[in-house]
Amino acid sequence: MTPIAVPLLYTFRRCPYAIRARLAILVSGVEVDACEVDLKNKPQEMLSLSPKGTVPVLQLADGRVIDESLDIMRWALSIHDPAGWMNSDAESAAEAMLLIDENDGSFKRLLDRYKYPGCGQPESLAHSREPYRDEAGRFLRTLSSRLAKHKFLMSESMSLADAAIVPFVRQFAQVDRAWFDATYGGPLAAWLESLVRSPLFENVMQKH
Ligand SMILES: N[C@@H](CCC(=O)N[C@@H](CS)C(=O)NCC(=O)O)C(=O)O
Repeated sequence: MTPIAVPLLYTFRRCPYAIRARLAILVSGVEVDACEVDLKNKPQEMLSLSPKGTVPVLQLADGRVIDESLDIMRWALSIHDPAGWMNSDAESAAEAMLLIDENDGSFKRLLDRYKYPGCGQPESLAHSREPYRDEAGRFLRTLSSRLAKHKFLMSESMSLADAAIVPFVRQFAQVDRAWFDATYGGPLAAWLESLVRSPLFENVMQKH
């Protein structure tokens, strides 16, 4: 393992997990170097740090390796959290985790099927993406009803949950933007638009 002075993030620009890790790192102000990975030809250094082969992977200067995006977010915010993304009581932190778990679990599975209809699905559903899109509506309606109460998912200010979930909702919306806007044109679309157009998000999506 090559020793490093500054933490090194193996990342992929469009990966929603990597995006949320980069959002937390950027908002924390913690200095990290980045290595853009070709997912079809992953660097050997990354695979020897984390053999499971997913991005993001963060190599720390002390030799530790963090290879789960949420753990990378928490690592950065535990060093510095100037925007108060982790500022919540135990109850809302648990509530945020339930939301993130649903995002990473059932919503992500439905998102993949909606985006890539036909992959690994029964023949009868092979060319139909709508059932997955519609089933994902349950989670999106949960988000919408939260956003009808306050500007962000947990409160009036942005927090870990918003950053962890928005890259996935963005992907969902991108499949058929006109349909998304027609269906979720209220608080959810407004939340998505404001986050995606924010300088923070635009910064982490820059091509290097
Ligand atoms: N649970 C992991 C999931 C990361 C993940 O699945 N990343 C995808 C890219 S979006 C990946 O690296 N897939 C492996 C591949 O495409 O070869 C995390 O939160 O970091």
